[in-house]
Amino acid sequence: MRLSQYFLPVLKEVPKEAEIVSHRMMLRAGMIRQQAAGLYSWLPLGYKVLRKVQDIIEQEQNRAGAIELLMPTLQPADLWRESGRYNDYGKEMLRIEDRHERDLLYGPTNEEMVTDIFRAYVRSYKELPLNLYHIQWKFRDEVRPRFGTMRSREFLMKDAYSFDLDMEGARKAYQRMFVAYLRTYWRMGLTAIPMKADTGPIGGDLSHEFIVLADTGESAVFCHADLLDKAIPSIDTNFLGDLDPIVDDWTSLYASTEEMHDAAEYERSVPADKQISARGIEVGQIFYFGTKYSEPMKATVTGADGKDVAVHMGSYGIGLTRIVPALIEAFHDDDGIIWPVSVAPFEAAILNLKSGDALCDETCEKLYAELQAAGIDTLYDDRSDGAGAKFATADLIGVPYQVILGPRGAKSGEVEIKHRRTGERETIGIADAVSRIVGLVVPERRDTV
Ligand code: P5A
Repeated sequence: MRLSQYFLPVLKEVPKEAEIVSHRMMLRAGMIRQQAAGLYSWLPLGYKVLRKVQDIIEQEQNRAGAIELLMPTLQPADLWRESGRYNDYGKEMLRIEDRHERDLLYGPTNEEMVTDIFRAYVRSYKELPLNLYHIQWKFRDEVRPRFGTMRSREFLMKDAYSFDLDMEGARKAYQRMFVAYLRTYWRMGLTAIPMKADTGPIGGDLSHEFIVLADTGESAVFCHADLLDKAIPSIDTNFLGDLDPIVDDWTSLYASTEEMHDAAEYERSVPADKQISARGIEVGQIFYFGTKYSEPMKATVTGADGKDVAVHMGSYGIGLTRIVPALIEAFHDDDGIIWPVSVAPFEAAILNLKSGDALCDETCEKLYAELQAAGIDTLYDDRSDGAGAKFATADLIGVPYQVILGPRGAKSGEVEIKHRRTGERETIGIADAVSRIVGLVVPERRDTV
Protein backbone atom coordinates (compact mmCIF):
# COMPACT_ATOMS: atom_id res chain seq x y z
CA MET A 1 0.00 0.00 0.00
CA ARG A 2 1.23 3.47 -0.90
CA LEU A 3 0.60 5.80 1.99
CA SER A 4 -0.14 8.68 -0.41
CA GLN A 5 -3.09 6.63 -1.72
CA TYR A 6 -4.27 5.24 1.62
CA PHE A 7 -6.86 6.48 4.11
CA LEU A 8 -4.99 6.93 7.38
CA PRO A 9 -6.53 9.78 9.38
CA VAL A 10 -3.82 10.10 12.07
CA LEU A 11 -4.64 12.56 14.88
CA LYS A 12 -2.03 14.97 16.26
CA GLU A 13 -3.90 15.71 19.47
CA VAL A 14 -4.31 13.14 22.21
CA PRO A 15 -8.09 12.65 22.44
CA LYS A 16 -9.28 13.79 25.87
CA GLU A 17 -12.15 11.33 26.26
CA ALA A 18 -9.85 8.29 26.09
CA GLU A 19 -8.80 7.03 29.53
CA ILE A 20 -6.52 4.13 28.64
CA VAL A 21 -3.54 3.90 26.34
CA SER A 22 -5.08 1.48 23.82
CA HIS A 23 -8.12 3.70 23.31
CA ARG A 24 -5.93 6.77 22.86
CA MET A 25 -3.66 5.02 20.40
CA MET A 26 -6.49 3.49 18.36
CA LEU A 27 -7.97 6.96 17.92
CA ARG A 28 -4.61 8.63 17.25
CA ALA A 29 -3.51 5.98 14.74
CA GLY A 30 -6.76 6.35 12.81
CA MET A 31 -7.94 2.80 13.55
CA ILE A 32 -11.46 3.49 14.83
CA ARG A 33 -14.05 6.23 15.01
CA GLN A 34 -16.80 6.43 17.61
CA GLN A 35 -20.24 6.85 16.01
CA ALA A 36 -22.30 6.80 19.23
CA ALA A 37 -21.68 5.52 22.76
CA GLY A 38 -20.23 2.03 22.39
CA LEU A 39 -20.52 1.97 18.58
CA TYR A 40 -17.43 2.18 16.39
CA SER A 41 -16.46 2.26 12.76
CA TRP A 42 -13.33 0.31 11.98
CA LEU A 43 -11.20 2.51 9.73
CA PRO A 44 -8.88 0.82 7.19
CA LEU A 45 -5.84 0.42 9.46
CA GLY A 46 -7.88 -0.94 12.37
CA TYR A 47 -9.89 -3.19 10.09
CA LYS A 48 -6.69 -4.67 8.68
CA VAL A 49 -5.61 -5.72 12.18
CA LEU A 50 -9.08 -7.06 12.96
CA ARG A 51 -8.96 -9.20 9.78
CA LYS A 52 -5.60 -10.65 10.76
CA VAL A 53 -6.97 -11.52 14.20
CA GLN A 54 -9.97 -13.12 12.50
CA ASP A 55 -7.78 -15.19 10.13
CA ILE A 56 -5.80 -16.64 13.04
CA ILE A 57 -8.96 -17.49 14.96
CA GLU A 58 -10.49 -19.21 11.93
CA GLN A 59 -7.35 -21.23 11.22
CA GLU A 60 -7.15 -22.49 14.80
CA GLN A 61 -10.89 -23.19 15.11
CA ASN A 62 -10.78 -25.19 11.88
CA ARG A 63 -7.66 -27.04 13.02
CA ALA A 64 -9.51 -28.08 16.20
CA GLY A 65 -12.41 -29.47 14.14
CA ALA A 66 -14.94 -26.65 14.48
CA ILE A 67 -16.98 -25.83 11.35
CA GLU A 68 -17.71 -22.26 10.29
CA LEU A 69 -21.16 -20.97 9.33
CA LEU A 70 -22.89 -17.60 9.64
CA MET A 71 -26.05 -16.79 11.56
CA PRO A 72 -27.86 -13.42 11.37
CA THR A 73 -27.42 -10.58 13.86
CA LEU A 74 -31.21 -10.30 14.41
CA GLN A 75 -33.05 -13.16 16.07
CA PRO A 76 -36.73 -13.93 16.67
CA ALA A 77 -37.69 -13.44 20.33
CA ASP A 78 -39.64 -16.71 20.28
CA LEU A 79 -36.44 -18.77 20.29
CA TRP A 80 -35.42 -17.02 23.50
CA ARG A 81 -38.86 -17.58 25.00
CA GLU A 82 -38.28 -21.31 24.46
CA SER A 83 -35.05 -21.31 26.47
CA GLY A 84 -36.50 -18.97 29.09
CA ARG A 85 -33.80 -16.36 28.57
CA TYR A 86 -35.97 -13.72 26.89
CA ASN A 87 -36.98 -12.24 30.23
CA ASP A 88 -33.85 -13.20 32.15
CA TYR A 89 -31.51 -11.23 29.91
CA GLY A 90 -32.93 -7.88 31.01
CA LYS A 91 -31.88 -4.47 29.80
CA GLU A 92 -28.65 -5.62 28.14
CA MET A 93 -30.74 -7.06 25.32
CA LEU A 94 -31.72 -4.72 22.50
CA ARG A 95 -35.33 -5.55 21.64
CA ILE A 96 -36.78 -4.60 18.27
CA GLU A 97 -40.25 -4.82 16.74
CA ASP A 98 -40.60 -5.20 12.96
CA ARG A 99 -43.40 -3.76 10.75
CA HIS A 100 -45.52 -6.87 11.36
CA GLU A 101 -45.21 -6.29 15.10
CA ARG A 102 -43.07 -9.36 15.54
CA ASP A 103 -40.54 -9.29 18.38
CA LEU A 104 -36.93 -9.46 17.34
CA LEU A 105 -33.70 -8.89 19.21
CA TYR A 106 -30.14 -8.04 18.23
CA GLY A 107 -28.28 -11.18 19.31
CA PRO A 108 -26.04 -10.83 22.38
CA THR A 109 -25.00 -14.49 21.84
CA ASN A 110 -26.33 -17.45 19.80
CA GLU A 111 -26.96 -20.51 22.00
CA GLU A 112 -30.67 -20.56 21.11
CA MET A 113 -30.28 -20.05 17.38
CA VAL A 114 -27.56 -22.65 16.92
CA THR A 115 -29.61 -25.13 18.98
CA ASP A 116 -32.50 -24.47 16.61
CA ILE A 117 -30.27 -25.25 13.61
CA PHE A 118 -29.02 -28.40 15.29
CA ARG A 119 -32.48 -29.77 16.13
CA ALA A 120 -33.71 -29.14 12.58
CA TYR A 121 -31.15 -31.46 11.01
CA VAL A 122 -29.39 -33.78 13.44
CA ARG A 123 -31.17 -36.96 14.50
CA SER A 124 -28.58 -39.58 15.41
CA TYR A 125 -25.65 -39.90 17.80
CA LYS A 126 -23.68 -41.04 14.74
CA GLU A 127 -23.57 -37.43 13.53
CA LEU A 128 -21.76 -36.37 16.71
CA PRO A 129 -19.52 -34.80 17.83
CA LEU A 130 -20.34 -31.52 16.13
CA ASN A 131 -18.96 -28.03 16.72
CA LEU A 132 -20.38 -25.09 14.76
CA TYR A 133 -18.99 -21.57 14.98
CA HIS A 134 -19.39 -18.16 13.45
CA ILE A 135 -17.80 -14.74 13.66
CA GLN A 136 -20.58 -12.21 13.88
CA TRP A 137 -21.45 -8.85 15.44
CA LYS A 138 -23.20 -8.96 18.80
CA PHE A 139 -25.02 -6.27 20.73
CA ARG A 140 -25.16 -5.87 24.50
CA ASP A 141 -26.57 -2.64 25.83
CA GLU A 142 -23.83 -2.28 28.45
CA VAL A 143 -24.60 0.27 31.19
CA ARG A 144 -21.06 1.59 30.93
CA PRO A 145 -19.49 1.07 27.54
CA ARG A 146 -15.91 2.28 27.96
CA PHE A 147 -12.30 2.08 26.91
CA GLY A 148 -13.16 2.20 23.20
CA THR A 149 -13.71 -1.22 21.67
CA MET A 150 -12.56 -2.92 24.89
CA ARG A 151 -16.10 -2.74 26.26
CA SER A 152 -18.44 -1.61 23.51
CA ARG A 153 -22.13 -2.19 22.88
CA GLU A 154 -21.72 -3.64 19.41
CA PHE A 155 -18.72 -5.98 19.22
CA LEU A 156 -17.40 -8.79 17.05
CA MET A 157 -17.31 -12.22 18.66
CA LYS A 158 -16.25 -15.67 17.56
CA ASP A 159 -18.74 -18.04 19.14
CA ALA A 160 -18.53 -21.80 18.80
CA TYR A 161 -21.09 -24.33 20.05
CA SER A 162 -20.39 -28.02 20.66
CA PHE A 163 -22.91 -30.87 20.63
CA ASP A 164 -22.19 -34.27 22.15
CA LEU A 165 -24.09 -37.36 23.20
CA ASP A 166 -22.96 -37.26 26.80
CA MET A 167 -20.93 -35.41 29.38
CA GLU A 168 -17.73 -37.28 28.58
CA GLY A 169 -18.01 -36.30 24.91
CA ALA A 170 -18.70 -32.71 25.90
CA ARG A 171 -15.65 -32.69 28.17
CA LYS A 172 -13.48 -33.64 25.19
CA ALA A 173 -15.11 -30.93 23.06
CA TYR A 174 -14.31 -28.43 25.84
CA GLN A 175 -10.70 -29.57 25.87
CA ARG A 176 -10.35 -29.14 22.10
CA MET A 177 -11.45 -25.51 22.42
CA PHE A 178 -9.24 -25.01 25.49
CA VAL A 179 -6.17 -26.11 23.53
CA ALA A 180 -7.23 -24.21 20.39
CA TYR A 181 -7.49 -21.05 22.52
CA LEU A 182 -3.99 -21.48 23.95
CA ARG A 183 -2.67 -21.65 20.38
CA THR A 184 -4.85 -18.82 19.08
CA TYR A 185 -3.67 -16.21 21.60
CA TRP A 186 -0.07 -17.36 21.39
CA ARG A 187 -0.10 -16.92 17.61
CA MET A 188 -1.15 -13.31 18.15
CA GLY A 189 1.78 -12.79 20.52
CA LEU A 190 -0.49 -12.66 23.57
CA THR A 191 0.00 -14.49 26.86
CA ALA A 192 -3.57 -15.41 27.82
CA ILE A 193 -3.99 -17.54 30.93
CA PRO A 194 -7.01 -19.82 31.37
CA MET A 195 -8.60 -19.12 34.75
CA LYS A 196 -11.53 -20.67 36.59
CA ALA A 197 -14.55 -18.46 35.99
CA ASP A 198 -18.15 -17.83 36.91
CA THR A 199 -20.72 -18.68 34.21
CA GLY A 200 -23.13 -15.69 34.51
CA PRO A 201 -26.07 -15.47 32.08
CA ILE A 202 -24.72 -18.23 29.80
CA GLY A 203 -25.11 -20.79 32.60
CA GLY A 204 -23.53 -24.15 33.41
CA ASP A 205 -21.00 -25.27 35.97
CA LEU A 206 -17.64 -25.39 34.19
CA SER A 207 -16.00 -22.34 32.70
CA HIS A 208 -12.63 -20.72 32.02
CA GLU A 209 -11.87 -17.15 31.13
CA PHE A 210 -8.74 -16.47 29.09
CA ILE A 211 -7.03 -13.51 30.71
CA VAL A 212 -4.30 -11.17 29.46
CA LEU A 213 -2.62 -9.51 32.43
CA ALA A 214 -2.75 -5.71 32.22
CA ASP A 215 -3.02 -2.92 34.82
CA THR A 216 -5.94 -1.46 32.91
CA GLY A 217 -7.85 -4.77 32.92
CA GLU A 218 -11.36 -4.81 34.37
CA SER A 219 -11.05 -8.15 36.19
CA ALA A 220 -9.13 -8.92 39.39
CA VAL A 221 -7.32 -12.26 38.99
CA PHE A 222 -5.05 -14.58 40.96
CA CYS A 223 -2.62 -17.12 39.53
CA HIS A 224 0.62 -19.06 39.76
CA ALA A 225 3.54 -17.26 38.08
CA ASP A 226 4.66 -20.39 36.20
CA LEU A 227 1.57 -20.11 34.00
CA LEU A 228 3.13 -17.04 32.36
CA ASP A 229 5.84 -18.98 30.58
CA LYS A 230 4.36 -22.37 29.97
CA ALA A 231 4.99 -23.99 26.58
CA ILE A 232 2.11 -23.78 24.11
CA PRO A 233 0.79 -26.94 22.35
CA SER A 234 2.33 -27.15 18.87
CA ILE A 235 0.74 -27.18 15.43
CA ASP A 236 1.16 -30.98 15.43
CA THR A 237 -1.28 -31.41 18.32
CA ASN A 238 -3.69 -34.20 17.47
CA PHE A 239 -7.15 -32.85 18.22
CA LEU A 240 -8.65 -36.31 17.75
CA GLY A 241 -6.32 -37.72 20.41
CA ASP A 242 -6.14 -37.49 24.20
CA LEU A 243 -5.87 -33.86 25.32
CA ASP A 244 -6.09 -34.67 29.05
CA PRO A 245 -2.32 -34.30 29.63
CA ILE A 246 -2.25 -30.77 28.14
CA VAL A 247 -5.38 -29.54 29.92
CA ASP A 248 -4.39 -31.18 33.23
CA ASP A 249 -0.99 -29.54 33.00
CA TRP A 250 -2.55 -26.09 32.50
CA THR A 251 -5.28 -26.46 35.11
CA SER A 252 -3.12 -28.03 37.83
CA LEU A 253 -1.65 -24.63 38.78
CA TYR A 254 -3.89 -22.15 40.59
CA ALA A 255 -5.57 -19.57 38.34
CA SER A 256 -8.88 -17.92 39.16
CA THR A 257 -10.92 -14.83 38.52
CA GLU A 258 -12.14 -12.88 41.54
CA GLU A 259 -15.65 -14.42 41.43
CA MET A 260 -14.29 -17.96 41.86
CA HIS A 261 -11.28 -17.06 44.02
CA ASP A 262 -10.57 -19.30 47.01
CA ALA A 263 -8.07 -17.38 49.15
CA ALA A 264 -7.26 -20.33 51.41
CA GLU A 265 -6.57 -22.64 48.48
CA TYR A 266 -4.43 -19.95 46.81
CA GLU A 267 -2.29 -19.49 49.92
CA ARG A 268 -1.97 -23.24 50.37
CA SER A 269 -1.10 -24.19 46.79
CA VAL A 270 0.98 -21.24 45.51
CA PRO A 271 4.34 -20.41 47.16
CA ALA A 272 4.54 -16.73 48.19
CA ASP A 273 7.23 -15.90 45.58
CA LYS A 274 4.99 -17.33 42.83
CA GLN A 275 1.74 -15.58 43.75
CA ILE A 276 0.42 -13.18 41.15
CA SER A 277 -2.50 -11.03 42.20
CA ALA A 278 -3.17 -8.70 39.31
CA ARG A 279 -5.66 -7.21 36.91
CA GLY A 280 -6.53 -8.71 33.56
CA ILE A 281 -8.46 -8.38 30.31
CA GLU A 282 -10.90 -11.17 29.48
CA VAL A 283 -10.21 -11.97 25.81
CA GLY A 284 -12.28 -15.15 25.74
CA GLN A 285 -14.47 -17.44 27.79
CA ILE A 286 -15.53 -21.07 27.39
CA PHE A 287 -18.48 -22.85 29.00
CA TYR A 288 -19.87 -26.34 29.52
CA PHE A 289 -23.57 -26.18 30.34
CA GLY A 290 -24.88 -29.68 29.59
CA THR A 291 -28.53 -29.74 28.59
CA LYS A 292 -29.49 -26.20 29.69
CA TYR A 293 -30.65 -25.29 26.16
CA SER A 294 -31.10 -28.68 24.51
CA GLU A 295 -33.66 -29.83 27.06
CA PRO A 296 -36.18 -26.96 26.88
CA MET A 297 -35.60 -26.61 23.13
CA LYS A 298 -35.86 -30.36 22.53
CA ALA A 299 -32.54 -30.80 20.74
CA THR A 300 -32.26 -34.55 21.04
CA VAL A 301 -30.55 -37.39 19.20
CA THR A 302 -31.24 -41.10 19.16
CA GLY A 303 -28.50 -42.94 21.02
CA ALA A 304 -27.02 -46.39 20.24
CA ASP A 305 -29.69 -47.96 22.46
CA GLY A 306 -32.51 -46.39 20.41
CA LYS A 307 -33.47 -43.92 23.14
CA ASP A 308 -33.72 -40.15 22.55
CA VAL A 309 -31.47 -37.98 24.71
CA ALA A 310 -30.93 -34.22 24.97
CA VAL A 311 -27.44 -33.37 23.71
CA HIS A 312 -24.71 -32.00 25.97
CA MET A 313 -23.51 -28.60 24.88
CA GLY A 314 -20.78 -26.05 25.45
CA SER A 315 -20.11 -22.59 24.03
CA TYR A 316 -16.82 -20.88 23.40
CA GLY A 317 -16.37 -17.14 22.85
CA ILE A 318 -13.55 -14.86 21.77
CA GLY A 319 -13.94 -11.08 21.63
CA LEU A 320 -12.17 -10.00 18.42
CA THR A 321 -12.82 -6.29 18.84
CA ARG A 322 -11.49 -6.55 22.42
CA ILE A 323 -8.34 -8.42 21.39
CA VAL A 324 -7.15 -5.48 19.29
CA PRO A 325 -7.00 -3.02 22.24
CA ALA A 326 -5.70 -5.84 24.49
CA LEU A 327 -2.78 -6.24 22.06
CA ILE A 328 -2.05 -2.52 22.30
CA GLU A 329 -2.20 -2.58 26.11
CA ALA A 330 0.40 -5.35 25.95
CA PHE A 331 2.58 -3.88 23.20
CA HIS A 332 3.29 -0.15 23.07
CA ASP A 333 5.74 2.52 24.14
CA ASP A 334 5.59 6.32 24.37
CA ASP A 335 5.84 6.64 20.58
CA GLY A 336 2.99 4.33 19.71
CA ILE A 337 1.96 0.75 19.04
CA ILE A 338 4.38 -2.16 18.66
CA TRP A 339 2.47 -4.86 16.76
CA PRO A 340 3.59 -8.46 16.83
CA VAL A 341 4.20 -9.42 13.17
CA SER A 342 1.31 -11.92 13.07
CA VAL A 343 -1.32 -9.20 13.64
CA ALA A 344 0.49 -6.12 12.33
CA PRO A 345 -1.48 -4.06 9.78
CA PHE A 346 1.70 -4.05 7.70
CA GLU A 347 4.74 -6.26 8.27
CA ALA A 348 7.22 -3.73 6.93
CA ALA A 349 7.27 -0.07 5.94
CA ILE A 350 9.52 1.72 3.48
CA LEU A 351 10.32 5.27 4.55
CA ASN A 352 11.40 7.35 1.59
CA LEU A 353 13.07 10.26 3.39
CA LYS A 354 13.18 12.38 0.25
CA SER A 355 10.20 11.76 -2.00
CA GLY A 356 10.72 13.67 -5.26
CA ASP A 357 14.43 12.87 -5.37
CA ALA A 358 14.80 10.74 -8.51
CA LEU A 359 17.26 8.22 -7.06
CA CYS A 360 15.36 7.85 -3.77
CA ASP A 361 12.07 7.33 -5.60
CA GLU A 362 13.52 4.82 -8.01
CA THR A 363 15.25 2.81 -5.26
CA CYS A 364 12.18 2.78 -3.02
CA GLU A 365 9.86 1.77 -5.87
CA LYS A 366 12.13 -1.18 -6.60
CA LEU A 367 12.27 -2.19 -2.93
CA TYR A 368 8.49 -1.89 -2.68
CA ALA A 369 7.93 -4.11 -5.72
CA GLU A 370 10.41 -6.70 -4.46
CA LEU A 371 9.03 -6.81 -0.91
CA GLN A 372 5.54 -7.33 -2.25
CA ALA A 373 6.74 -10.01 -4.66
CA ALA A 374 8.34 -11.73 -1.65
CA GLY A 375 4.93 -11.80 0.04
CA ILE A 376 5.67 -9.11 2.64
CA ASP A 377 2.65 -6.96 3.53
CA THR A 378 4.33 -3.58 2.93
CA LEU A 379 3.41 0.06 3.48
CA TYR A 380 5.38 2.48 1.32
CA ASP A 381 5.53 6.00 2.79
CA ASP A 382 5.84 7.92 -0.47
CA ARG A 383 4.29 11.14 0.86
CA SER A 384 6.07 14.44 0.36
CA ASP A 385 6.27 15.04 4.16
CA GLY A 386 9.55 15.46 5.99
CA ALA A 387 11.57 12.67 7.57
CA GLY A 388 10.35 13.49 11.11
CA ALA A 389 6.69 13.04 10.17
CA LYS A 390 7.45 9.74 8.49
CA PHE A 391 9.33 8.38 11.50
CA ALA A 392 6.51 9.49 13.81
CA THR A 393 3.77 7.87 11.70
CA ALA A 394 5.63 4.58 11.30
CA ASP A 395 6.29 4.42 15.05
CA LEU A 396 2.72 5.41 15.98
CA ILE A 397 1.03 2.81 13.77
CA GLY A 398 3.53 0.23 14.97
CA VAL A 399 4.93 -1.38 11.80
CA PRO A 400 7.40 -4.01 13.09
CA TYR A 401 10.21 -3.33 10.57
CA GLN A 402 11.03 -0.02 8.90
CA VAL A 403 13.27 0.17 5.82
CA ILE A 404 14.65 3.70 5.83
CA LEU A 405 16.21 5.27 2.76
CA GLY A 406 17.52 8.81 2.25
CA PRO A 407 19.61 10.43 -0.51
CA ARG A 408 22.92 9.41 1.08
CA GLY A 409 21.94 5.74 1.29
CA ALA A 410 20.52 5.79 -2.21
CA LYS A 411 23.94 6.92 -3.48
CA SER A 412 26.06 4.56 -1.37
CA GLY A 413 23.67 1.64 -1.91
CA GLU A 414 22.63 1.20 1.71
CA VAL A 415 19.40 1.28 3.73
CA GLU A 416 18.75 1.27 7.43
CA ILE A 417 16.41 -1.33 8.95
CA LYS A 418 14.79 -0.27 12.20
CA HIS A 419 13.28 -2.87 14.51
CA ARG A 420 10.24 -1.20 16.09
CA ARG A 421 10.21 -3.41 19.19
CA THR A 422 13.85 -3.12 20.26
CA GLY A 423 14.74 0.17 18.59
CA GLU A 424 17.77 -1.60 17.08
CA ARG A 425 18.99 -0.23 13.75
CA GLU A 426 21.08 -2.07 11.21
CA THR A 427 22.68 -0.75 8.03
CA ILE A 428 22.58 -3.15 5.13
CA GLY A 429 23.25 -3.19 1.37
CA ILE A 430 20.12 -2.43 -0.64
CA ALA A 431 20.53 -5.69 -2.55
CA ASP A 432 20.24 -7.65 0.73
CA ALA A 433 17.37 -5.69 2.30
CA VAL A 434 14.50 -7.80 0.97
CA SER A 435 15.96 -11.15 2.04
CA ARG A 436 16.80 -9.66 5.45
CA ILE A 437 13.20 -8.50 5.93
CA VAL A 438 11.86 -11.89 4.81
CA GLY A 439 14.23 -13.58 7.27
CA LEU A 440 12.98 -11.40 10.11
CA VAL A 441 9.26 -11.45 9.30
CA VAL A 442 8.49 -15.02 8.25
CA PRO A 443 9.40 -16.80 11.53
CA GLU A 444 7.49 -14.17 13.51
CA ARG A 445 4.27 -14.98 11.65
CA ARG A 446 3.97 -18.04 13.91
CA ASP A 447 1.85 -19.78 11.28
CA THR A 448 3.88 -22.99 10.95
CA VAL A 449 4.72 -23.93 14.54
C1 P5A B 1 -19.57 -18.00 24.65
C2 P5A B 1 -19.80 -17.89 23.18
C3 P5A B 1 -20.56 -15.89 25.63
O1 P5A B 1 -21.29 -15.04 25.19
N1 P5A B 1 -21.79 -17.50 24.32
C4 P5A B 1 -21.25 -17.70 23.00
C5 P5A B 1 -20.76 -17.37 25.29
N2 P5A B 1 -19.50 -15.62 26.39
S1 P5A B 1 -19.08 -14.16 26.92
O2 P5A B 1 -18.02 -14.37 27.86
O3 P5A B 1 -20.20 -13.45 27.40
O4 P5A B 1 -18.49 -13.36 25.71
C6 P5A B 1 -17.41 -13.91 24.98
C7 P5A B 1 -16.31 -12.89 24.81
O5 P5A B 1 -16.80 -11.74 24.12
C8 P5A B 1 -16.10 -10.58 24.54
N3 P5A B 1 -17.06 -9.56 25.01
C9 P5A B 1 -16.96 -8.24 24.69
N4 P5A B 1 -16.10 -7.57 23.93
C10 P5A B 1 -16.27 -6.24 23.79
N5 P5A B 1 -17.28 -5.55 24.37
C11 P5A B 1 -18.18 -6.20 25.13
N6 P5A B 1 -19.19 -5.51 25.68
C12 P5A B 1 -18.06 -7.61 25.33
N7 P5A B 1 -18.76 -8.54 26.00
C13 P5A B 1 -18.14 -9.72 25.80
C14 P5A B 1 -15.16 -11.01 25.65
O6 P5A B 1 -13.86 -11.22 25.12
C15 P5A B 1 -15.77 -12.32 26.11
O7 P5A B 1 -14.79 -13.19 26.66
